[in-house]
Amino acid sequence: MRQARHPGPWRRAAPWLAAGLLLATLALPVAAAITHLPSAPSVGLARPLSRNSTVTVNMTDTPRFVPRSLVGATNSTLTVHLDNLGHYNHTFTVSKVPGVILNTSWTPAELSSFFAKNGSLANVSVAPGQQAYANISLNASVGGDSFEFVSLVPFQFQAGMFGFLNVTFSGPGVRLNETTTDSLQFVPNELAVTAPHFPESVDVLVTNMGSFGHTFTLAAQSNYTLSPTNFTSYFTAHPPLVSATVPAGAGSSVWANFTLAAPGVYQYICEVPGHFASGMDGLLYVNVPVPAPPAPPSTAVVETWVLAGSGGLLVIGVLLAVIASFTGRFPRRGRAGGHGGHS
Ligand SMILES: [Cu+2]
Repeated sequence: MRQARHPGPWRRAAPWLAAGLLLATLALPVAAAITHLPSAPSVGLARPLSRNSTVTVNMTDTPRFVPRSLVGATNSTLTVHLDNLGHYNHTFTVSKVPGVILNTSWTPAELSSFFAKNGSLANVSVAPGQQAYANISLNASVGGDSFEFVSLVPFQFQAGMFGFLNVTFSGPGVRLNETTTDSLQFVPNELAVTAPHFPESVDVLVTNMGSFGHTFTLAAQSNYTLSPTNFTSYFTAHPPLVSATVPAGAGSSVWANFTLAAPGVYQYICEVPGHFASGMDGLLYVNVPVPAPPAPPSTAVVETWVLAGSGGLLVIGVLLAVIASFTGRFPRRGRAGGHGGHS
């Protein structure tokens, strides 16, 4: 009915509607760019380890312990909450022998006789769907040690059901986390220590995220840059502060414990042939600010005033489109319509 009486306004409104939509369309990509401005990349620095005294370990039929790397502190009791998620029995049996990595090619009988001979820090059997607790007392003498734990149910250890309990010193000092990967990287490859005094003892828990074996080898001399071709002869002349062998096998961990005498930047590398050359090195910053990462190439291709102007265009365009659609014409002219006009 309205269209029959006033066919004109909609036709007159069309160009204004189109112009408004066009303006809004032009402004949209700019508005979108605002939401894609780059954010500062994270440096990925290692954080000091926490010292939780309770941890939950799931037992699965894969068979696996999840997680398979545990941390406890000396002069404390670590409570391990065991949750058997599977349909088989599993045991949580912790070796009493520090630093010994059990051989997965052993038979179940050989594994059992190892524990019969050497004893265990904990030995708890958990039925399918059940939960249990293991309390492990860690005295001062086991600081820096690593103890393997296994399931003694035949062939579960051999199939991968093992893990490591790593004991930190609860005394003063700094504890850091580091991991190694099969892509021949230290993750992170920047560690930072703020020492209140020197000498300062530092413990780096190095966990293997991949399957290859590695080393965590730290130069004793600060502000010296190693090269893949000279490091062997360099370390012969200047023994490293620490050279910890990271066992092959995902989830295995080792402590790299050392004492720092002075601030500076210390380089660490993996000594396995070819790994350093492939980029397996990192830097330890001791009481030295970690340099900011190189700024990524800017993706902000528009200036602030362009953003503001585009925002204004967007508002004007949308308003034009809305008003033109609503009134059916824009701007008002005396010869059209008539209602509300004063002529
Ligand atoms: Cu390596």
